[in-house]
Amino acid sequence: MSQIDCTRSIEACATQYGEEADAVRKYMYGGLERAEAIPNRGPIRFTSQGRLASDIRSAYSEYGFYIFEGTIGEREMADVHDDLRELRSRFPTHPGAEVDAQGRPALNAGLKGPGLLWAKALGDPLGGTEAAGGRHKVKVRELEAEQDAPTEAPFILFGSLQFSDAALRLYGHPELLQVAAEINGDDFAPFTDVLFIKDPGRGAAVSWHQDGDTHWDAPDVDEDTHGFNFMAQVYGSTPVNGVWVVPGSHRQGQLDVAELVEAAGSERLPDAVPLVCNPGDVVICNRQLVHGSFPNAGFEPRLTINFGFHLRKSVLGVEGTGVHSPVKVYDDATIAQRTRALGIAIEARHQQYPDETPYVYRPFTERGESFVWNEAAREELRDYNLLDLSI
Ligand SMILES: O=C(O)CCC(=O)C(=O)O
Repeated sequence: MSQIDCTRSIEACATQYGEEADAVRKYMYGGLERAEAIPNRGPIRFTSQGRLASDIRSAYSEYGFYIFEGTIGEREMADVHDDLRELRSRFPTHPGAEVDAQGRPALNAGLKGPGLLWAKALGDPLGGTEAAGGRHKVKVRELEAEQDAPTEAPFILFGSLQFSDAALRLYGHPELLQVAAEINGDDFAPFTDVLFIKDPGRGAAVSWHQDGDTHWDAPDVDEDTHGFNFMAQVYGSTPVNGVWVVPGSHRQGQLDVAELVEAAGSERLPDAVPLVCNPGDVVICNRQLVHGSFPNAGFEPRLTINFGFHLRKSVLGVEGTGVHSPVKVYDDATIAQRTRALGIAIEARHQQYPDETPYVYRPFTERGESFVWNEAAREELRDYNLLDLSI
């Protein structure tokens, strides 16, 4: 399964929990075993007709997630690493700063959109708050960062395609887009794109929650209604730094996470499993799954390139929630406008990997819409996420 040896991190993390250390250790090793027992990992496979292999589709449907192993090849991983190094050098020096460590305007200077969100090192900034519509009902235990750690650590970079060319190129990955078309139809619509940053000894928790706000009470709500995220793992992911999910919970409607935690007697939901990944694996993760991550008190970094897609019928004519972008009703024109980032991404990828067959997105063909990747396109991407389709 994972080539990452996280035993030292499990030990260090468990120790941080004091009297709960044994329970944490047991939970992490138990989670690893439960994750290993689930038949939902392997390379992306298609049939000779180009359809997603049926066992992958049904495992995704049953468990709500599937780990596409080795999706990002060596060359692309090198590109991602170089790009992220450069990207991080453009981060503001601290929350609210306008400049980076070299005194240049920081990467999100002058943008209307949210840019970089910081969080208290090893804290849980969302749990028990009204953020994101109050979906993170319970605060998970916050841990103490080492004394020399900065109090605030980078946490989420919103609108990542405008900041990272490597993330933009990954967004145009033909096999991932084919998977998106299989799950959400070939007129699938975009959602949002972010980086989750969980630096060792600093990265904050994302308390248990289900994503999705708009359709829980709809008569035709089903397991795919609120879409999915691809979670591309740059450094891999472990029980200590990774996302945990409750397999199958995406089919159970809206659950009361506070009740689940109360019934479990602790924040360690007994049926949850960690997403255990090597660098280059990409998880498809249903947004309706109960999921979350603990503070990264271990030694391995995690950085997830997150990008999601929806069924068109879930967004068309729907009023957004305001969680990811200003509230508005998503008509055809808005969806088309937001989807331009996809056209730009496919072109950007094609420039970098000219021997790869680019993904053909049906709505672009139908509309006769074409794209180029150049400075004007880069300019067009500024604040593109103000049109995120937030449901
Ligand atoms: O990466 C994480 O820690 C949290 C991810 C998450 O909550 C999400 O993608 O909705």
